[in-house]
Amino acid sequence: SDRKPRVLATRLFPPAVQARLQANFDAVLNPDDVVYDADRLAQAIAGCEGLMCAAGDPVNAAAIARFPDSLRIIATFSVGYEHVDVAAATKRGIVVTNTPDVLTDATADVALLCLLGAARRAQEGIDMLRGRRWIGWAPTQLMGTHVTGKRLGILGMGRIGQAVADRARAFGMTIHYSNRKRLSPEEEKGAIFHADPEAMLPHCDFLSLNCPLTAETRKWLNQARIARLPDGAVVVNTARGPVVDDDALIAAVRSGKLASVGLDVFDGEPKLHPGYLDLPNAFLLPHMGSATLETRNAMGFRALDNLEALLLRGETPPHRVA
Ligand code: 8YV
Repeated sequence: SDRKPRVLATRLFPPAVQARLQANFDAVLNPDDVVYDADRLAQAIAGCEGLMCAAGDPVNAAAIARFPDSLRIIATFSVGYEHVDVAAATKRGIVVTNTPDVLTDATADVALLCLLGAARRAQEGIDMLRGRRWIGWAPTQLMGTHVTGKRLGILGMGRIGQAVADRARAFGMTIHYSNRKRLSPEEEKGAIFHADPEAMLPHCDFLSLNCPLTAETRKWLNQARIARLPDGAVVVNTARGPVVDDDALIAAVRSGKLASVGLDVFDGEPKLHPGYLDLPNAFLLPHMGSATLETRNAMGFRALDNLEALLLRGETPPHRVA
């Protein structure tokens, strides 16, 4: 038949993505582009065969229980999929896909932006300038933390962690990492492996979090682990906010234990712990890791590749989650 499969898109995507979505599917759009809660999601998804969603959408077990029997695929417009209960979906025969690879470079760039922004006190400089409080250069003004020659520890050495390492090497940093499994020597490129992530912490002048959010990594960076970092260390998070304990991280910056933090992600975003905003030296961004037109288009096309494979051609989607 000519009937196009119906797909619910929970967000408005870039124009080229939106055009392909609407050309190939009977697309149910989110009229006001407000993040769906569980009730609105359950209503909107009636009669759909596919769901195109984003990180932050509540695709949990309770929501999946209310999905119609027609639903065959959840294609998230993200590499992270902690917001999707994959076990609950699988039990209902629903395939879950994500968008790996295409956001690796953009996200690693923002990790370096956060690292450098935090190390070099960019926020204080911007605030001084825009607040019209810059009264002139001075030899000791806004002296930050030197990057060249320092050690960067990376927690989670997947695609993004490795891309962060590549960039940090170009800045003259020495790379340490911890990962569930050790990389091959070709992938390691001289990075020093720590089987125990806690054992890596004393070696981290800088610590970059690049792990997925799982039961194991939730609140991983707590007070006890921060205490193992060298004094004056800098913490960078472009992974997921809940990987850190906000109270502990804020207290550590306040006390001077940490020189600064560079954060692109927050527990409970778009709300964030107000303590962060009171830290003048914290470099904070509103979850912009993948926010380039090229990457957002590629993420959308990848999500559509998955939806089209299953719903238009009856094939296995190319990017099923593990
Ligand atoms: C997304 C992300 O922009 O891919 C991820 O896991 O966090 C970002 O790239 C965002 O979460 C929308 O899904």
